[in-house]
Amino acid sequence: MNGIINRRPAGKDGTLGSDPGMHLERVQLREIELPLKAPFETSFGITSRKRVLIVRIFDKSGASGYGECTAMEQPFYNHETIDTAWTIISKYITVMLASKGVSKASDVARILAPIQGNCMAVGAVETAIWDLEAKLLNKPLWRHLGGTKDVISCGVSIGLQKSPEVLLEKVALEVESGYQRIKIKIKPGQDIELVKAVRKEFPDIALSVDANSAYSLDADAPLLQDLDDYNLLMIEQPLSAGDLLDHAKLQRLLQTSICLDESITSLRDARHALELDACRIINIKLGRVGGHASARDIQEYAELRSVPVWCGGMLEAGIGRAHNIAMSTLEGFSLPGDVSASARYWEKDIIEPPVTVTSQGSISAPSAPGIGYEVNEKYIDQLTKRSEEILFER
Ligand code: OSB
Ligand code: MG
Repeated sequence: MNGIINRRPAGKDGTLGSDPGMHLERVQLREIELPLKAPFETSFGITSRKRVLIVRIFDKSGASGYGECTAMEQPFYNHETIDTAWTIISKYITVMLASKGVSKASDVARILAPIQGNCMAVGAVETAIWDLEAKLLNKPLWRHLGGTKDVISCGVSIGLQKSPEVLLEKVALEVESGYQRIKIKIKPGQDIELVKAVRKEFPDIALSVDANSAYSLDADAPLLQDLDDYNLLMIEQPLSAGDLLDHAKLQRLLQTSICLDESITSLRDARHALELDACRIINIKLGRVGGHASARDIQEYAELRSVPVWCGGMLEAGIGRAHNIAMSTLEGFSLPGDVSASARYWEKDIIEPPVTVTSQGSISAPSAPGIGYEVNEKYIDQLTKRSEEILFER
């Protein structure tokens, strides 16, 4: 992975020290559209093509960092959309960063804290600034974040399928590829039968289910209790995002661990969830929690409480995927994430090389500076549907 063009020259002694002396100059927003190889169906809808908002932030030295907004096109996973994120970034985030001045990536989350919600908009920018800072320091982002693992464990998330037979074929393919954990999507009417079918065929795999908030405690507790018979690693987000109390009641009724995804948007949410015993595992997504600093805080807190965390996915293109890899190298990420090969999603990814997974179901953290993958600017230009450039002027 040579040819990182935006590298800053080293100082007199040949090093950059730990203060990169960052001076933000401008932000470039671009929306691209990428067709998924296969539609991805969850309890909240079907995604066939991904509209992706890419953030590129330039330093006055000419260096730049990349972030990817993980908001979906529609407000069904959470309240954000790619369009709301665009507005929040261009009208508010850029103005706030310009007026406060950013000298360190670790300050960005605090500067943007007055923004309520909209974590995916914040996260897109915050992660770009971390990439920029790591590049200015000439360091791989994962090391800059304090990551300790140079190899991460990978699982896959398999969407709802036309039939149990098709699902079994998909599971077989991913198990053969070496993935260390298989997660299947469930929703009311497509749950127990699917789990039963997969377990019958694959009695020993690490298996979990993800409901994306499709159930309610009142109506579905008995059904969710029946899942205890299938030795699942976890049941991910069975109830609504705001239902911490009901998740706590449900966890008391289950042997299987609940893992929260949509419910956790901050360290505060994580603390509330663990103090309430609403879950025993946490899925961390960079966008949902507002970026690297918040993700790092949450994994650290969970680790102190001996609660395992793992890196979730939002069908990311390469930039988001590279940030997920960096985050997954942090110590607390002890379970396989939904961080899988680019080729599962895209004919051609926007980074080079694409993310590949070994036959042991692992990814090696890259050694190049920043996110550690080359961004294919030419390809992004070809895919761009709209763009906007904003100067950081004080
Ligand atoms: O709940 O984890 C989820 C995809 C889109 C939105 C929400 C989720 C997912 C996935 C896919 O499960 C994870 C991935 O492969 O990127
Ligand atoms: Mg999920």
